[in-house]
Amino acid sequence: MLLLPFEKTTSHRKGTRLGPSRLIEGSLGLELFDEELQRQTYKAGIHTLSLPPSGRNAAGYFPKVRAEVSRLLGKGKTVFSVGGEHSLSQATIPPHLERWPDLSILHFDAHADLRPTHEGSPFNHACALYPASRQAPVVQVGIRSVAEEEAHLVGAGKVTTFLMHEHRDIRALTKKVLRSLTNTVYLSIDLDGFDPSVVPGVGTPQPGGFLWHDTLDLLRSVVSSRKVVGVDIMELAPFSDDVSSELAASKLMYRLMGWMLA
Ligand SMILES: [Mn+2]
Repeated sequence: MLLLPFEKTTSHRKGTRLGPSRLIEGSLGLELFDEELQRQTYKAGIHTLSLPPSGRNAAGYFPKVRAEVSRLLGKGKTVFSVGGEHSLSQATIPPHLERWPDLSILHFDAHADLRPTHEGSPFNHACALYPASRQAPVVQVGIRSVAEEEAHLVGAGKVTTFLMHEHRDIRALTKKVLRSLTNTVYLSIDLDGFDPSVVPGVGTPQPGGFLWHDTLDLLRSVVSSRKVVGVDIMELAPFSDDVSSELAASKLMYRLMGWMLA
């Protein structure tokens, strides 16, 4: 796990810089035994590495993140990146693309995140998937917030978008998602893809998101039928008095690890 406590452009609730440390704290509330997989996933070895930013300058920090991800992939590691704001995916995806040219990206999010720039910066969290979408197939699920200026990019070119209000049957959605992905997949998970009743602690919540078991059913199908080579979990903005968000985030990560090992 590569902890990336970087936050600069979070829109509504601040606090994504606290996401990585709180996800680790939340994991203390998990059983080490995974009740679905009937195994103790941690025995495979989970290493935790933190790469704190020296400031709030994305142009300075992102190359360091990118280099670190490259180094870890070069050592044969599977990297789970934990943010921090979602713009960090602009640094964590490219090393995977270099290594796996047939990579496609499953993008789980409430927001399309396809703006080329926002508020004067290409590193804004609203631009998280724009660079990747110019290079590789991006398959979007959970989307229920699209800006007028990015609407022409949604579902165009290499981007396949399943708008949440049109795809509420998870079995049917799963089939379509699998048809859209290549064999090698990177998962970019913005926790606001979940319904706020599941993960309330995010920077920019939107109503009407994925419920817990629907999400697991979709992701289980992807992990079991594709080679998932990298994961990021972004935008955890924890509350001071409610641990449900970090518990859900850490449980999702642990479950993904278990599936990927199975
Ligand atoms: Mn989002």
